[in-house]
Amino acid sequence: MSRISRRKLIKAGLAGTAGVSGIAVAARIAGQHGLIPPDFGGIYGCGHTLTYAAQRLLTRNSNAREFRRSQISKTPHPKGKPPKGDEFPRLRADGFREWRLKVDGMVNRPGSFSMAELKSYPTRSQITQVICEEGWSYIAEWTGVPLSHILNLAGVLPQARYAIYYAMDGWVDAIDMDDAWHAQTLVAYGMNSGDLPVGHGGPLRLRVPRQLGYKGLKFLNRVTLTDTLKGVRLDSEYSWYAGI
Ligand SMILES: Nc1nc2c(c(=O)[nH]1)N[C@H]1C(S)=C(S)[C@@H](COP(=O)(O)O)O[C@H]1N2
Ligand SMILES: [Mo]
Repeated sequence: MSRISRRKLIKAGLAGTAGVSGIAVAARIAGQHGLIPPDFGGIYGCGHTLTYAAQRLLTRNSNAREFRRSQISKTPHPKGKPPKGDEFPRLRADGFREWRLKVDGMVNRPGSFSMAELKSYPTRSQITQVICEEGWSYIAEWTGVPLSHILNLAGVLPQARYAIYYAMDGWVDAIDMDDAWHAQTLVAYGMNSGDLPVGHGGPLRLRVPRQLGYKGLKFLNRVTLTDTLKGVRLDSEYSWYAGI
């Protein structure tokens, strides 16, 4: 229990169940400590906020489970199709040489990275599980460069609170800076010791193994740092925070 005192936490927790004025108190305290998810007040409301707050207080630095090589799934599900339109097949035909990952928003050095550049950075491999909210899952080995490395290269400004990420098929999602800096959050270009197949989001995918499958954006092509998610249309109809 770092900067927020146990008493404040208890107060916030009690207030959360104590009715409307209590919720306002809880919301104010939680807001000051970065404990309110941006979809607070939506259909997930207070329960969702308490889940997020509890996770952020108790498991801020925890890791998603990693597995042994023998546990890798023999037949992982590739869900969905490659992005529509002419651009993706054109980039693919060229072996994604023209492909770039853009990084912009609240950074000192906005720019973009080619696949060759990304592959030249320090790599991390991890065997983690993709868990879909629909009830299926698979385990695979993911290889890539930690998002934190890219963030350091870009120079994130201190006021940034979220990393919004965009995909070639139009999906958009976002994570907070705890997950953005987390060592297991990976800009992945490899899967099970080959290139990341297009069926699983190749050439590039964000792996966020501390959250459900839908937070792991396939066909990643842009990351934007921001201090608010107001006005950003996020894709998933599920809750914004999907910690597991
Ligand atoms: N760009 C993009 N990313 C996406 C999706 C998508 O439709 N488009 N589906 C999400 C969902 S709901 C899940 S469960 C996982 C599935 O990953 P898989 O295709 O490797 O099984 O990708 C996630 N990332
Ligand atoms: Mo999913």
